[in-house]
Amino acid sequence: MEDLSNLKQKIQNYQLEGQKLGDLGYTRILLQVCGSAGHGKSSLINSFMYALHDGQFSISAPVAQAEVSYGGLTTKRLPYELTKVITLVDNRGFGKSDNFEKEEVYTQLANLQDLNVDVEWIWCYEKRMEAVTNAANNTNDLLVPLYVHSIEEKIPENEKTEMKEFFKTTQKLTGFLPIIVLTKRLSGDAKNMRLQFEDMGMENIFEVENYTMKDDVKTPGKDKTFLSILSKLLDQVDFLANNRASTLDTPENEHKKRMQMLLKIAHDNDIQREKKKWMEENPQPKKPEKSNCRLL
Ligand SMILES: Nc1nc2c(ncn2[C@@H]2O[C@H](COP(=O)(O)OP(=O)(O)O)[C@@H](O)[C@H]2O)c(=O)[nH]1
Ligand SMILES: [Mg+2]
Repeated sequence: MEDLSNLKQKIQNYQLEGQKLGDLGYTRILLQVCGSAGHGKSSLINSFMYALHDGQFSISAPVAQAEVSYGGLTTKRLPYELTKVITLVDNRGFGKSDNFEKEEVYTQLANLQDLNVDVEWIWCYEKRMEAVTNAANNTNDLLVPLYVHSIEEKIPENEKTEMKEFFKTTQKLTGFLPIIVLTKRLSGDAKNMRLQFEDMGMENIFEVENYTMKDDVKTPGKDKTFLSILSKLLDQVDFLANNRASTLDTPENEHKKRMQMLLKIAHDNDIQREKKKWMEENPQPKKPEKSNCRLL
C-alpha cells in the first residue's frame, strides 16, 4: 500500500505558502464541484473525505435519497475543508441547461456567489449586477473546476456542442479545463462515456463508484481512484505555477476579471431575453407563400 500512503502524504502535506502561488497571495484551493442534480456531487465529496481521512464512513455533504435524487438537496454552495489548503465546494446542481441557468452556474464557479448562502435564480441584469458586485472578494482562493456526470445519464447529441461551450467558458473563467468525474461507474458503459468526454476536448477523466451509505466498504482500488483525482488536482496547480505563472494575476485582480466576464455573459443574456420578449410582443407577419403564378 506504499502507493496509497504516498498519495495521502502528497495531498495532506501540499502547501501553497512559500511557493509561487503563495507569493502571489493564494492561500486556498477551492475545488469547485459542479454538475446536474442527482449525478453524485455530494457523494463524491463524501468519498474524497473518506478516502483521505481514516475512520468510519460518514456523510459530510448531505446526499439525496435515490428516489428523490433529481430534486437535488443542495441549495447553498457548501464548503468542506479537506486539508488546510484544499476546500471542496458542493455547488448547487443545475437542472436543464438553458443560458440563464448556466449564468447561475458560472456565477458559482467564478466564486461570485457567496458560500453558505442560498443560491437564488436571478432573471434580470440589474439584480445580477448588484449580487455579483456585492459578492465577497475571497481574494485568497485559487479556483479549480470539477464536473460530475453520471454514467447512467446518456448525453443527447444535440447537447454536446453546448456542453463543450460550457467547458470552454469554465476554462476562461477559472484558467482550468474541468476535471471530469464519471460516477456510477458500474451502472453503464464507462468506456463509451469516457470517449464522449475525450471528444469534447477533456483531458482528465476519471470513472468512479462513490462510497455511499449502501456501499461504504473501503477497498484499496477505490481509495486509490479518489486520491488520484486529488493528486491530479494538485498536478494541475503545480503546472500552473511552473508553466503559466506569468499568466496569473493576484487573486484580487483575477476576481475583478471574473466579475467583468460574468457581467458580460449576463448582459448578453439580457439582450437575448429582451429580443425574445420583443418578438413575442411584435409577431412578424407571415411571409406570403411562394406562388406558382407568374405575372405575364
Ligand atoms: N451506485 C451509485 N450510486 C451513487 C453514486 N454516486 C451517487 N449515488 C447515488 O445517487 C444519488 C444522488 O447522489 P448525490 O450525491 O445526492 O447527487 P448530487 O445531487 O449531485 O449531490 C444518491 O442516492 C447517491 O447515493 C455512485 O457512484 N454509484
Ligand atoms: Mg448534492
